[in-house]
Amino acid sequence: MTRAVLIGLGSNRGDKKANLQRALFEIEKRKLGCVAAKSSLWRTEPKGMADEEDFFNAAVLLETELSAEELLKELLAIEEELGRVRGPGSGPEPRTLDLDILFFGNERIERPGFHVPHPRVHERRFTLAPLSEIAPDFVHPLLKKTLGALLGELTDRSRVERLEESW
Ligand code: PH2
Ligand code: MG
Ligand code: MG
Repeated sequence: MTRAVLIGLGSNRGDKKANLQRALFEIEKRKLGCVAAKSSLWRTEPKGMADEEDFFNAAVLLETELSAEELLKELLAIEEELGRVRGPGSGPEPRTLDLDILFFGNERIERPGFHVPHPRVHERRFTLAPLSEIAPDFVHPLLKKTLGALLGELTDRSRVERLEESW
């Protein structure tokens, strides 16, 4: 069964654009599915982490045959390959690469450390701005609203800037 998966990409360390490009290359190389759509590249203000560098964020639509667990494992392996080191802290920390499964079709997944839809996806301009470019009519399976509508209702006023359409 093929599922439409929305993946968020983020980087705020090193060559951020190259990190996101490499992530996309790895997703294709590892044959995780078909990348059916790719958002612009966005520069975004870090949320929930003070005094950190701006992020580069993007989103892709992946059509995959993999299970959510298989896909998560592969995405974590790509993060690691690009040099992401996870510290002992509990809060968000700088990262060379962050790959998040934001939606996995219409499924709801609740496992320790793995929650889909992503619990904060609808509160964040840095996720909804790129998502709304590639899937504005996708309906959030729990909130029953489209991503375009959620972007319109957003109270998060943090700075996001669209950098490049093709990257
Ligand atoms: N990711 C976080 C926390 N804060 N802020 C921005 N702008 N972009 C992110 O990708 C991001 C963040 C946790 O994953
Ligand atoms: Mg994240
Ligand atoms: Mg993550």
